[in-house]
Amino acid sequence: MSSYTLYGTFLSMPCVKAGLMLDLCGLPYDYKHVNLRAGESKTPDFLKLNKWGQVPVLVADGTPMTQSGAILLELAAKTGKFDGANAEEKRQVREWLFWEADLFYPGIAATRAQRLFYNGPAEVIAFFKGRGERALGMLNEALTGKDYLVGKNPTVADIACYVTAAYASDAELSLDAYPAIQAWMKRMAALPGMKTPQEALPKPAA
Ligand SMILES: N[C@@H](CCC(=O)N[C@@H](CS)C(=O)NCC(=O)O)C(=O)O
Repeated sequence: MSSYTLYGTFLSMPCVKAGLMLDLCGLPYDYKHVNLRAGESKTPDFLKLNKWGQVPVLVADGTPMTQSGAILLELAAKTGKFDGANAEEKRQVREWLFWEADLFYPGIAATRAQRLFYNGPAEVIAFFKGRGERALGMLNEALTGKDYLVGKNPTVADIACYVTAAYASDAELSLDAYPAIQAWMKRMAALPGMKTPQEALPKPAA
């Protein structure tokens, strides 16, 4: 049985993606909170785990893995779960995963961070929010008439996008105008092992 340790923070959407993927795959893991504000992701020891000084890091049997999308794909490969059913589906899953990292995640996560953590300038917030809105429209269109993004079953593409969509309200974006996203989020929430993204990772004692 492999051993997994996830380094992360409950505030981080990429960390939530890694934690939920472990849960959905039924893989138990140890969890270590990393206090970013205290500089814990920039210590020499942490930089040995991730040269970029970021969370999440998933240490699997002693091997540190970084980048949530890469972690999701690695766990999919190890478990045989949540990837496309054939070569064409796998290709589409990767397209969606990179789309999420390129347009959807920054659109929601950067808007959220600028609003909630950095008191960012209105023009910066408007720029990222516009990208988030564009991405929501694309996601809604893709999910119209379909249960999941690729094929008939949920994949890592759905998991990454689900976590990002779950934080839309933090970016002051409503899902009211996106019925296909709302229906899909209900399906995702009902998957065995799924948790509410905001409650997926332990919070440190105050
Ligand atoms: N593309 C990376 C993004 C990771 C990331 O941005 N992590 C943030 C927390 S959400 C972080 O560690 N920030 C601290 C820093 O960059 O110094 C992923 O998906 O894992």
